[in-house]
Amino acid sequence: MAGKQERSLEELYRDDPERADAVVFGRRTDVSRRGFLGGAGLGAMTAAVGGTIVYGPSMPAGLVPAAFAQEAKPATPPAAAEPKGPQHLRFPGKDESLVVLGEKPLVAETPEHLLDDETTPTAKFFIRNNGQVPEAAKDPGSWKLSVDGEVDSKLELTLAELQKRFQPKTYRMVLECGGNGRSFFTPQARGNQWTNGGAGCAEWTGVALADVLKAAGLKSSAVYTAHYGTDVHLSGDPAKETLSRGVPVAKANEPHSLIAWALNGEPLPNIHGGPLRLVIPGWPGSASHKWLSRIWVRDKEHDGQGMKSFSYRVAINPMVPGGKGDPANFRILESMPVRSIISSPANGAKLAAGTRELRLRGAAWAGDLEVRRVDLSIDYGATWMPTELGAPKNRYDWQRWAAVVKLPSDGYFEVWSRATDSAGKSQPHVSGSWNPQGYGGNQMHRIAVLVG
Ligand SMILES: Nc1nc2c(c(=O)[nH]1)N[C@H]1C(S)=C(S)[C@@H](COP(=O)(O)O)O[C@H]1N2
Ligand SMILES: [Mo]
Repeated sequence: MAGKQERSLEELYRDDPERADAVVFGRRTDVSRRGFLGGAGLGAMTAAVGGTIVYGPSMPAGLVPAAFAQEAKPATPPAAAEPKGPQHLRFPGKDESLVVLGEKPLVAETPEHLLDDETTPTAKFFIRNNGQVPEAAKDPGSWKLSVDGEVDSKLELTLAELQKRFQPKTYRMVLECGGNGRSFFTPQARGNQWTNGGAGCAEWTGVALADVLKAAGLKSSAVYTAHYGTDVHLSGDPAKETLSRGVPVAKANEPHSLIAWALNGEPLPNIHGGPLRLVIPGWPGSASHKWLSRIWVRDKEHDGQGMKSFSYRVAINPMVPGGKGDPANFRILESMPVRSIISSPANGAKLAAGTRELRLRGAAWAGDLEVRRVDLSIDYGATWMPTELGAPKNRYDWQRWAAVVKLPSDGYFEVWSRATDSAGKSQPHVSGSWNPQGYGGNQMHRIAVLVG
């Protein structure tokens, strides 16, 4: 009987966490849901997770255990005949553990436990496209980039000229999709349902965008950049823009904003925008234009595809979650919010009975800011302990952290990680500041660990 119940509840959590939640905790309208888990609910939950919930009394009622909560959901639900669960990527040169969030356009994320390297290998680097992926360039050296608009002299440079004329730089920097963490919003926000895997930290080589803008000579009227690439709209209609975002001239002129041709010391792969792309670190990945062919310097804020209404914008004053939103209350998302991940062990790790020390590793980053600290909790946030936090290699690098956590007994644990940025802002327990397209979702990362 117990065995049967255990399996059915586990299945229910996998297939329909909300309904499972209602089974364990009662109806959503039930006032007894406020407070903490106890009694029959705790018993059912214990059976479902497969071990005593050691800090059960601290577990907030209504919390879907980490053991079931986080599975990347594909954008289109699988057909009935297909197996359930995440769909894994099959793509030349890419790790098969990447999870496909969408096929048209191709979007794939890196589960947190694959972000366990100091430098994210190209094989594990997430993929985000808005349109069709162009054919790989036959002769990368002759790739052309033009710089025009509010400049003294329009430039037209080949990649070979760019490499010869300007001083190359290499930095390890995080590239993060603006929608990273979107899946944590309730109610669900529109777009790819990223967990924390719409990010990676790699070595980028290129020239400073600032050097190229300086060579063109920015006029005093220069306000904003506008980026264009060669990828075609999904519909195939050449009149439609796939994506065209930009940044204020001050951001473009930062020394770490690069026009890059190499990723981890190799020519930039086509899927990542090769032969030439922008890397605008700390800001939504959409500013880091792939297959870069033109930079138009404008005398006002750019208004291309992805710059308007709710795209890459967040609410200025909080709005009603799930509401329509008033575009006048929205501002462009610039620096990305602070985030931490636990990269080892993986969610759902099973450890031998008697294990009393748990080694953990992870990473944290904070858009334009640095990470000041990363703390861990194994009692649902009742108490916190510090981790050992490494220094960034250069600005915009992520910071790796490590910790050894003592476990009081066998049983089911959740480890929660919370980073705090250099301005003192920490990750929230639950993603707030809901917005229609789900930007800024940076709630604490948590993993389930079962001992014994
Ligand atoms: N030309 C072009 N550049 C683009 C995109 C795109 O669709 N087309 N997507 C942007 C978005 S939304 C992100 S998050 C990053 C993803 O880069 P990656 O695929 O190399 O990980 O590329 C950005 N640059
Ligand atoms: Mo993105």
